[in-house]
Amino acid sequence: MTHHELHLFVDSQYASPYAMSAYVALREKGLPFDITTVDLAANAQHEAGFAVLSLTQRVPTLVHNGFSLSESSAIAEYIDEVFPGMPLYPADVQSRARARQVQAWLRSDLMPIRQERSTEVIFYRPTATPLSAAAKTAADKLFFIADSLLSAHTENLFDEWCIADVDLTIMLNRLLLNGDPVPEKLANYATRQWLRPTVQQWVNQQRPPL
Ligand SMILES: N[C@@H](CCC(=O)N[C@@H](CS)C(=O)NCC(=O)O)C(=O)O
Repeated sequence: MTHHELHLFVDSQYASPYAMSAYVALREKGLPFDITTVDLAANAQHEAGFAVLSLTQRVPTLVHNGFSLSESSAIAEYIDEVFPGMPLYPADVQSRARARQVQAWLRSDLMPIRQERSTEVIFYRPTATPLSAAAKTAADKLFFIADSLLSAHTENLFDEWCIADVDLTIMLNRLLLNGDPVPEKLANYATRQWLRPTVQQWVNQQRPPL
């Protein structure tokens, strides 16, 4: 640990969508923090040094003044409750519940998209392999839900930006940035969201070759 009170552990390829979400949450708060990369390909998440810090031995893991926490949405909620500044979740209680629903859903469903369009297609290089029937079905479900969620707004999920916008955008960009078809409204939403400065800071990280 170093001089800062906040330390974020992310994957060494800067390709984890969950690490990205936690990173953007910290950047949005304008908080100084140190980053340590964990080489998942070498199973470094199971080495003693990290295992004592991370209950689940996964990235992202945040350490704040000796308290360590994994699970990206728990990290975002913790940061939002502890630190002032840019809100990460909507103020309205139902919108906040909906944002948490979106985060939980994106982390537990749409597995064919997550498998066939890993975030390597975003951060390294696209793939020419066509989507399977199961992935197309999952994409249609994603489009239907995203379109419903964005019916009132097209810029953000809710009145103001929130961290669930990052998670939804990553999921849409698995398809969009790979060149797979995405409805125009959702493509425009994801393209605009991707330009957010804190998102671009993650996108522009130096990455080791695959
Ligand atoms: N639901 C977790 C998912 C975290 C996760 O799957 N992390 C992956 C990298 S994308 C990981 O650490 N994998 C290594 C392992 O599970 O051993 C979150 O939102 O933080």
